Amino acid sequence: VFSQDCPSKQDLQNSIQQAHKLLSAQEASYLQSLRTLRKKLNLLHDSVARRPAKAQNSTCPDLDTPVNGKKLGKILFPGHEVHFLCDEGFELVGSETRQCKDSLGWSGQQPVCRDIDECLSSPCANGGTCTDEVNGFSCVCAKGWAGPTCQSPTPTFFVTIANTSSVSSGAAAASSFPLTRASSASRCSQVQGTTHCSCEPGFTISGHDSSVCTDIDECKLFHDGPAGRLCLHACVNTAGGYRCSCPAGYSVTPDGRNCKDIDECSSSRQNNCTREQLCINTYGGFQCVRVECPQIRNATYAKTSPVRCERNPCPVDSRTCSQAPNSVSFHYMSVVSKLSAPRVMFRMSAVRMIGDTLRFALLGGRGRRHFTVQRSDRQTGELLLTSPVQGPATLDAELEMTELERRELLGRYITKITIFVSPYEF
Ligand SMILES: [Ca+2]
Ligand SMILES: [Ca+2]
Repeated sequence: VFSQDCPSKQDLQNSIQQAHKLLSAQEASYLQSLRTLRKKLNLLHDSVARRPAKAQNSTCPDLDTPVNGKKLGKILFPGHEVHFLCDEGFELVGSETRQCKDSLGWSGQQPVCRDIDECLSSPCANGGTCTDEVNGFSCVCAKGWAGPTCQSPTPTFFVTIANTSSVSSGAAAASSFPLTRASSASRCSQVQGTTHCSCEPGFTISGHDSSVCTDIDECKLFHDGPAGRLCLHACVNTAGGYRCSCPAGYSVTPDGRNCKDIDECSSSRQNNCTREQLCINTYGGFQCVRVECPQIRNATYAKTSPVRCERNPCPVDSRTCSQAPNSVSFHYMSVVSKLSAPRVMFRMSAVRMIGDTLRFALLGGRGRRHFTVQRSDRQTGELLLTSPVQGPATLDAELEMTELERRELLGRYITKITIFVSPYEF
């Protein structure tokens, strides 16, 4: 036993020799890396020494941005370019691109942005006088002529513009004038030497030419006006009128402005739910849901209504069964998007109290964070929506009511609440 534990002198000498060899190898490798590192440092030192003494002097001078224009490019080192652009209505005179030369000077000429003289093409007709303006021109017309380029004889016209009060009948107007053209000829008549022009309702004399009636875009004109929006959902401009449209799943109300949800569950032709499923009407659609009783070991349930399961009597001494919920109910709700909160969504109460204590708790479910449970009186618990929910969304919550007598469980009652949130606020 002793000879096995203690190595011989020869063995020890061999081991020490091995360690020496290992150390020498490590030493050689270490020196090699040090030499490489020194070489790298020397190279770095040389390259720094070769750099020009003052780096900031090796750029071209900064260039001015032209008035009414833009300068693109900020790097001022040799070889880099700077580009120039002029605002609309201005033209560039000078170099569009300048390059920083090795001599630290710029190529080309500093550009300026000059107002384009729109009058050069003599745009004013019939003896009108042209005045150049930024990004355009204006004409002062000779007597008897009008229009932006003095192209039309001066008219005197009465314009018929649909006023705000007639807007509510706009949908009717659209049907009585089934015009597909966005413009039509105006009706003009000569009265004592002057011309009177008028348009059909929903049209107006266009700015340039009194002989043409242009459709009024009511959707644009009354968008978010003081009287509220023209349409609850979408406005569609039509020639001579407008109409409101609703998303799929909604119908336009008789007033032509609002959207009403279609109840797909009211007739079997409008939904595809099977006989085992319940049809739940939602805002903008419907849902087919299947109510299934819980599967708990040693406990069996019977469906006592389409949305309620009740536990069958428990076998004697089965604790699993007596702890299982006495009833599980299902409650489905449909709400619109961004419903104001806090808001009570559901109330649960004990019809008659047998024990001395009632407890209410939120067990779980998708969207649990949107809810909290509070008690409104001794026998009632409330499911409270704590924050507005942006649809489309489906939220689940499981509300539990427990009844106790001297801390002994008398019964558990669960309600599974499902809330379908519309994609819209209607
Ligand atoms: Ca229109
Ligand atoms: Ca619906």
